[in-house]
Amino acid sequence: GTLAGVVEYRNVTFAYPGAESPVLSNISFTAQPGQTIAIIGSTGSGKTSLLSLLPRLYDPAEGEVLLDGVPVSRMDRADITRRVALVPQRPYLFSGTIEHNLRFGKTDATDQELWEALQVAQGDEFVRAKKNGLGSRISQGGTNVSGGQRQRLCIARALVSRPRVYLFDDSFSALDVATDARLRAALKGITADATVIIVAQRISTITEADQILVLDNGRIVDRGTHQELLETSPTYQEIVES
Ligand code: DCP
Ligand code: MG
Repeated sequence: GTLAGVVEYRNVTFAYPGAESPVLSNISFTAQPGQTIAIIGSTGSGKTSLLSLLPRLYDPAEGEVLLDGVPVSRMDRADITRRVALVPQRPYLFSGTIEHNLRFGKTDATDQELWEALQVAQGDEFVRAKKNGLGSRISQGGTNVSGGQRQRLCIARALVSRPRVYLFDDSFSALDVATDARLRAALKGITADATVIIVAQRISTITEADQILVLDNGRIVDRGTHQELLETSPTYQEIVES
């Protein structure tokens, strides 16, 4: 049968509540299970806003966001959360143990599943090095772990929840290039039949994406593979050269 996790944005226009002009205009694209779609664009171009519409942090003014053919506006939030994991640009940890943080979306995960997720997220070593391992305490907001560690724990949390759709908002740019590459290689296996949407800063993070959407001022100005965009998109060329 068909794998669930088809994401479709259909002519989506969105303005923040109270704002006069839209931050996203006429966004249309489809992401299929097994695919990686990358979104790139300058700061303020609307990348985070675009991702936020799938888990319904906001609803668009016009157009529709669909998950497996059903408008998310007609779905239960809990149902969406079960199927879509968003790793936010500013990853958030709760006060409690590392284990609690990792099990957040899937309380029945086994310890082995937690360690596997940590391994993929390149976070197993630092957790293992802690005296209390998975039982180590995280302070409110995760201030007692580094930014990079926080990011890895949030990636691991998403992996533990085994969603159909992964949304990574700039989740790899704080990692050094080698760790980023290792993480994405490990990620490939675990997300092989899932739908992956990645917002990225670094071109090397997304060269293998099935499709790259180039966002400029809330519009998709170009789309294609890395190679296609190198040949056709001045905006993409600018990003590559910057
Ligand atoms: N914006 C807003 N209210 C919010 C969030 C954003 O008015 N709660 C505005 C700020 C920007 C525009 O929306 O003008 C797009 O913001 P995004 O956060 O979507 O932009 P990016 O994610 O592309 O930027 P960055 O690369 O800095 O993360
Ligand atoms: Mg952003």
